[in-house]
Amino acid sequence: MNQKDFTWGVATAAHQIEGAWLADGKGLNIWDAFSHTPGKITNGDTADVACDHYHRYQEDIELIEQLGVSGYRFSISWSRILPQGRGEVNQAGIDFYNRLIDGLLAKGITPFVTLYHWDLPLTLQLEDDGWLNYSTAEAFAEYAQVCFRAFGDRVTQWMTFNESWCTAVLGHGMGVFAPGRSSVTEPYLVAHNLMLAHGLAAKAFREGGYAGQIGIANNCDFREPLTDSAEDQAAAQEALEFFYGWFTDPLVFGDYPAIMRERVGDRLPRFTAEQSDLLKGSADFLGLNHYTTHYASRRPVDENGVAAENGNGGMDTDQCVHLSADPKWPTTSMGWYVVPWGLRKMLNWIEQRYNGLPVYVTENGCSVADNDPASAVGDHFRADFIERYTAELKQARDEDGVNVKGYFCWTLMDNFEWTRGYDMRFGLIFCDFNTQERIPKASYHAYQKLIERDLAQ
Ligand code: GBH
Repeated sequence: MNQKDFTWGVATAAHQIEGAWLADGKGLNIWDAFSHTPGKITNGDTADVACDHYHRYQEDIELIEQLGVSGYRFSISWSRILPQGRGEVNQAGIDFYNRLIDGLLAKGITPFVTLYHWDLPLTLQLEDDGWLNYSTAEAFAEYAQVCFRAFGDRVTQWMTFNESWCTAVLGHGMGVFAPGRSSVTEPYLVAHNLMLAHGLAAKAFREGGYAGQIGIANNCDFREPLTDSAEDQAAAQEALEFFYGWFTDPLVFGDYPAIMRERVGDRLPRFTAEQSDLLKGSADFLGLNHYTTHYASRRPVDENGVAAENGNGGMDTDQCVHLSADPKWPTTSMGWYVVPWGLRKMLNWIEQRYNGLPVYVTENGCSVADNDPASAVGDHFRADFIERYTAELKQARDEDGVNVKGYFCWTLMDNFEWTRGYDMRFGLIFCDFNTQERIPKASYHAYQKLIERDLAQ
């Protein structure tokens, strides 16, 4: 393939970098409320200021340009555009994203826009129960159309949702993410409304005649069978269907994976024939946010490896799958295993299941906990991580023939890492949260060179 068709990029999310939480008419969102609730976030951190990207976006565009990427994935803050979630539009919010988009395009960088990266307008949560209610899917479609109308003359690459698995499982199953609910039923309901919201937005995008593509960014940690046994192979396959398939099968095939219906029964909502038609074929491309890999087995692991039973979230019992890891695998400061070959296998799994639908790695990266800029900039661990994961991606692309169209490193600069606050740093650039100074790390330069090398091939 012509390598120039491949997008090397970098990713961020509005709530993690923008700050300016009360500026220029922005409404509150569920993460504003969650992070201001004592005990929810490490060190009581909030994203009130974060990287102050809302005011410093010009400097950040320069850093993106110098990195040498051709794509920048960022998200729009719903409550900056529609402070109450629906109805009144905040022109200052539109103006901000116009400045950002125009700034990127002036540098030849293609914007890849995520409409929803977890920051639901608080009003929709308090008055409508958020994603538990289908009316939020309708509100999302309204918001998406405001964005298509405002930016669709210049933005051609859209993603509706980031990691709906996290909204469902971490937000409504385990209660560790906003809105902090714990249930074995709600994740499936929430997922259902997120799928329908995607369908409504994709329909509006296509009927509106906008140029470009609309997709979704789903996350998945890879599951490798612990042994060659048929049982473990089935466990790994089912685990991937429960993870990536849950949020992707409906958009490609119009329904959830059969194994989910079998295991979850009536707690898994059903699509009407009309809804199924709405969803089927509603993604022009797939996104994959990928961070780690585990072994999967049918039976619990005792001596074979390290138990990692939490990785599947609250939905673990529905899957009847046990997770484990090789104790020799290195870990990041988040405790996530570094297993580069998992990305190649994951991409091949997607290629096969979804018949070669274009896929972008919309996130991949790692945390290195170090708050001292002098040492943090020497992040050879991260440089090595990116080198090894992208080498596997290139093998998937060039040797296995996977239709992978791009790679977005998570993330441009250290930022508000959700429940871990500012303690976990994922950035290619060090951010000093007191002075807002940005200092490129070794990984920034390594990624820059890696891109140059690939383009020269
Ligand atoms: C992404 O989520 C988010 O999109 C992004 O906003 C965030 O900043 C970034 O990653 C870093 O966290 O505990 O070993 O079982 C990451 C999704 C899902 C990846 C759960 C790791 C569990 C690993 N994560 N998965 S483990």
